[in-house]
Amino acid sequence: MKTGVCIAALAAAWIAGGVAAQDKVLNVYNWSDYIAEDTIAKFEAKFGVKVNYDVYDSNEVLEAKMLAGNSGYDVVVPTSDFLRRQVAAGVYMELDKSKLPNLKNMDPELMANAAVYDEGNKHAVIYMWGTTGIGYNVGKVRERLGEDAPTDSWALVFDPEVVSKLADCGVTFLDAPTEMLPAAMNYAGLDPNSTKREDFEKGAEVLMAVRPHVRYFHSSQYINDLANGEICVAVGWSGDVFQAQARAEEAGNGVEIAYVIPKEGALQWFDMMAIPKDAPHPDLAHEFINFIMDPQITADITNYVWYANANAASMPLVDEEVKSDPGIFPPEEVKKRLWASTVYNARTDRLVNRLWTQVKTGQ
Ligand code: N2P
Repeated sequence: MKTGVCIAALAAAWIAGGVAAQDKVLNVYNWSDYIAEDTIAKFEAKFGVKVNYDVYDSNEVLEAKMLAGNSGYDVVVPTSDFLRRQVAAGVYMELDKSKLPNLKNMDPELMANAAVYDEGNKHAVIYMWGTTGIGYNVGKVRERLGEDAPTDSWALVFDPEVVSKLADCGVTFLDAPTEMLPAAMNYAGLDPNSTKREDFEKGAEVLMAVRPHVRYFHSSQYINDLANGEICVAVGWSGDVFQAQARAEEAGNGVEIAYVIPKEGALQWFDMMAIPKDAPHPDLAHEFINFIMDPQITADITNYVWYANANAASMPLVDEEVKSDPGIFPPEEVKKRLWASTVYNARTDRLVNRLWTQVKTGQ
């Protein structure tokens, strides 16, 4: 009898839900500290589904999972240069644009930027974008270096003379080899987009020279550490540094955090929503991507994480203090100094990883 009821109930649910019955769960894998507090709850309520939301803080970690396959994820968010390599490896499905009506909200110029890495924007949509610069504790840096502290330059983290004076208050680097090495190359006066072996080696030399003064290499821990004064300088991602600033303000602990795009230039990156070919719930994955492209939803995310988005229709809904912050939406003269990421082939990738291991281990 019990079994009978159960089967009847299941059948009713199946008929009521139709195909959607298989789509009651969505598995999302996104960067940490990268979404508004209520975004997932709103999606769950709207679609009557449960979202499993996991986070990472490294493209390399995501890439390993994507290349291994069967990750179980429906939506993932690689940075555009990584996306390109993964598309070439056949990792992602082509998006069904008929299921993404909110694509009309996207800024055509920024989508064209992203298309350099994904022809015709076939496999991915921009989630957020930002820059890789420097976050610092204004008071502590001034205390150690005086008014002349080179806070507008990569010298703050790459000049051994300078960094050695900051070591006691804590200097940290991102664990992101494809971002740290080009930044060091740029500081050394080389092309950050170079793929020449000797240029990478020079970049690694710059990093090795300051390495003794670096407290750790990590790509998310620095948010809290900056906010509570545990560290005083971090090479970091724009929005993450602004989140540290906001956390310090909330805590009322007197810590003042600033973000700078160094005068020598910085990386401008795009993080892209894509659906793995073996995603268990591709229909719901499309619904999710479309939902994120809703102007209000995207504006809520930008207003919360302080990362720029590429959704033109959301801009009127973005807070004035976010929209007008040159560290978040850089003005034209700053944009000229930004570089885009380079897609490395397997050989360059091996070189970068080998050098990075040397830098991290100091050998
Ligand atoms: C969010 C980090 C996203 C930037 N914490 C990395 N592309």
